[in-house]
Amino acid sequence: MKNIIVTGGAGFIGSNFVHYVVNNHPEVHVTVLDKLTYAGNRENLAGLPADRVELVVGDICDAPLVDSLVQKADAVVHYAAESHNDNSLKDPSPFIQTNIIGSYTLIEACRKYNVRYHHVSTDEVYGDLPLREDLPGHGEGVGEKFTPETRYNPSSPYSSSKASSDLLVRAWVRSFGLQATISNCSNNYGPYQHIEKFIPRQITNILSGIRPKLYGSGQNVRDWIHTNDHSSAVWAILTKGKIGETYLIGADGEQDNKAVLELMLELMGQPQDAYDQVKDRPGHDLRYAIDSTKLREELGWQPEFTDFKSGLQHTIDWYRKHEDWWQAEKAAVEANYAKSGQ
Ligand code: NAD
Ligand code: TDX
Repeated sequence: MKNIIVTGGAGFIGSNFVHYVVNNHPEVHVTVLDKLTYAGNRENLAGLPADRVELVVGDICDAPLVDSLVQKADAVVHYAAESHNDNSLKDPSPFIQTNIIGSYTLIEACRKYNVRYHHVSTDEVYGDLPLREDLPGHGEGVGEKFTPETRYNPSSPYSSSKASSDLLVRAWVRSFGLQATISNCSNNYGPYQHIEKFIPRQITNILSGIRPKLYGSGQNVRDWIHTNDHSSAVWAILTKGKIGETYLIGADGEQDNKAVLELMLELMGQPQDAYDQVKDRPGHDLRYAIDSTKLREELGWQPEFTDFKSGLQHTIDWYRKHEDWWQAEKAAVEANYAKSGQ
């Protein structure tokens, strides 16, 4: 696999994957296809060698452009998406366009030129789980975590658009023999994450003298994974995964939002109660949790960054050192949240 296309490679997880490939696989050339929406940033690729990484600014819905790139590639790794649940509740239209039509455009091109395709998706396609304390026997048993067999049951415009694209990929594998794999990962954290998202929003709030904002009671659980571990898992699936299979990616990182916020406050030297509880997200998923046994046992993958506290500390340090990266956007992001009481 010498020439790969990474869609959305100027966004948070896509750019971390590009860095991962450049650092670990010297034989691979990466073409990033990215529209540079509000969430994409050239700076995320700064410093990478020009002979290894090329940025093509364009839309995954642009079929002639996608065709011209895909016919020269060995594989497509598809990260590009509208990715924020809160935005999808305000205006679903770009989610339908990019996440569904864009994915369709890519798989059609991969089918035409018989190019290997990896589809990056989310655990949110499965909907949510009850809190552990509400499960019989407090949650150690069947149905306690998402598995590849869990029924699709998405809650938001974002997650339903991702679910739609997953189903297109499954159908293209079965009907057309598309050489594809799918991965569904839990919540990522790490450098280059847009400041609209929970962890970077609160870090940059504290750095800006703004009180952090917790939705509702903060009992909602997310299963945190460091974005580098997501990258190593996607690489393992791309190179060793079985065509047509779905792999769930997670690192056993369940935490409720209140606990994550209190840890950030502690690491940043703030009192534990120095935050505001704000209006809850409509349809807010309660709990996500991934069973990644299949990925670990079949492909021998393991997460490296399993100490959440130190991963969070590194992430805080990154935002502290890279104020130039986020400062210009901060006021507008907060003004937008304020409009919906969040
Ligand atoms: P992000 O919003 O940070 O980045 C998305 C990137 O896609 C941006 O660079 C943007 O410019 C680009 N893009 C958007 N629309 C485009 C279009 N029409 N054509 C070309 N490029 C376009 O998102 P992220 O958090 O890095 O998520 C990346 C992928 O990983 C998404 O598919 C998302 O569903 C999935 N995912 C994310 C998480 C998470 O925790 N953030 C977890 C599991 C899966
Ligand atoms: O200010 C906030 N306060 C708050 O309490 C924000 C922005 C969020 N939250 C809560 C909502 C969620 O329970 O924190 C949790 C995490 O929120 P987000 O960062 O918006 O992530 P989430 O909705 O869980 O979705 C993320 O993980 C799965 C990514 O954004 C998706 O792209 C991915 O598919």
